[in-house]
Amino acid sequence: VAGFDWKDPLALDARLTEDERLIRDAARAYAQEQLLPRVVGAYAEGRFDREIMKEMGELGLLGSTLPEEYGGAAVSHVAYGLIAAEIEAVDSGYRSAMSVQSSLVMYPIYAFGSEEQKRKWLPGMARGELIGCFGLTEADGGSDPGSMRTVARKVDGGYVLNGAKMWITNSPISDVALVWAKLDGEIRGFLIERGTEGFTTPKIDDKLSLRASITGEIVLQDVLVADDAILPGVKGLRGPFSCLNKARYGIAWGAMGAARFCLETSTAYVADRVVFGRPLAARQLIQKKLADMQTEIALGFEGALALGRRLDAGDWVPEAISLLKRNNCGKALIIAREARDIHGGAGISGASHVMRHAANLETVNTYEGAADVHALILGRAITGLAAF
Ligand code: TGC
Ligand code: FAD
Repeated sequence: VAGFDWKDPLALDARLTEDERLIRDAARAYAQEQLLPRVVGAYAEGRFDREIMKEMGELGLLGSTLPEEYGGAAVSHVAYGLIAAEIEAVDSGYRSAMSVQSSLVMYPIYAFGSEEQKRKWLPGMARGELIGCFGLTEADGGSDPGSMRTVARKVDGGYVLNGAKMWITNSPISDVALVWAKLDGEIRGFLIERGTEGFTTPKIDDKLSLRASITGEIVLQDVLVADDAILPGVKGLRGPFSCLNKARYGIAWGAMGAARFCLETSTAYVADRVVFGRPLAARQLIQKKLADMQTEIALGFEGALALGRRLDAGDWVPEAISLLKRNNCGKALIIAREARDIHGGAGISGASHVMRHAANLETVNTYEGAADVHALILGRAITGLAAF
């Protein structure tokens, strides 16, 4: 019987398939060798390097669950989660870029798009040559997307869109924006190409979180698109929520990747850090903190794996995704703050990475449904009463 592996206390690795292990190892090697060396500079400068999308595309990390005929790699949802965890172990912003492209733009084009839309966009997006963004949130109350004010109007040969979206990952560098707008009072998805008149994507500066990810607005002023810009296969909030289900699931894994990094780097730090004549690692208070972190991480990954297996079996409900998105983001945020504390003054430097993770996880805890909004989704399921 193998001994206790403190990094994998519930032996999750043993329950992955050979393919899933290989995919995870490839994502880990890429993240550690290619992303980690540049993240400190990118974060300080508030920069996202577009070539990262191409690198991820070459490795098959974009739209990875989609079929091969559209450029995907047809991997399991569990494999997608493992990828998210490895990328987010370096930076939540890099995982954001991957999840928006995969779950929020490629997935809806695949699930709800016409054959022409799939052929036009998916292969280039899978290669990372084309970048997509997802425009749902507006400035007035992102938690309530049903109240959106962006509208589409039918005209001869197409649609005219007016409105504005706020806090949109990758909008300033996107080649195509999936914009959700009300057409005759009903929410529909529209694919808007860069260069379309009246479509602009101002960058949001001065972020103190997720700085290695680029965020912007989408402004639509009498934007005319052709009839073939509308996603034909979905109407209503079910459209954007179907994409969010996939992305929120990936975030449940991703946040635990960031937390795992914080535990492992804290463990290494306290082994060497001598205060009051002994390494911090030999102190009870420190050991308890590490044990708390390890426990939450093991349980968080365990939940994510269980959910991933259900997604792969096609047997799942959105409330289970809310439960894990909320729990894993909240726990990861606490763990990252604790890691910052354990590092003392060194914890505020870029080189230790932990404060960057903590700052990023503030966003991760808010986007894709704020923590309390997911609590209300669960509360509605428990009580039968909507308290939003
Ligand atoms: P509600 O009445 O609950 O539902 C309206 C319609 O939508 C359907 N639906 C879902 N369908 C599929 N999956 C889900 N998870 C669904 N949830 C709801 C529902 O069946 C219903 O359909 P129908 O046909 O009966 O009309 O809607 P509500 O307006 O009361 O919603 C409340 C609430 C809180 C659940 C919802 O608005 C919510 O989840 N708010 C959070 C908003 C959010 O998550 N925004 C995310 C923006 S994107 C983003 O953050 C990307 S960051 C990416 C990155 O950088 O990684
Ligand atoms: P609000 O909805 O104003 O919520 C503020 C607070 O009020 C929260 O604590 C919330 O929990 C609480 N609250 C809300 N409603 C209730 C209620 N009924 N009862 C009790 N408390 C409540 N959106 C996109 O569409 N696409 C993207 O690519 C994208 N990327 C993002 C990237 C970043 C860096 C950030 C910060 C956000 C991004 N978002 C994106 C937007 C994100 O989804 C929203 O910020 C989020 O949904 C919350 O909306 P809000 O900011 O308007 O906050």
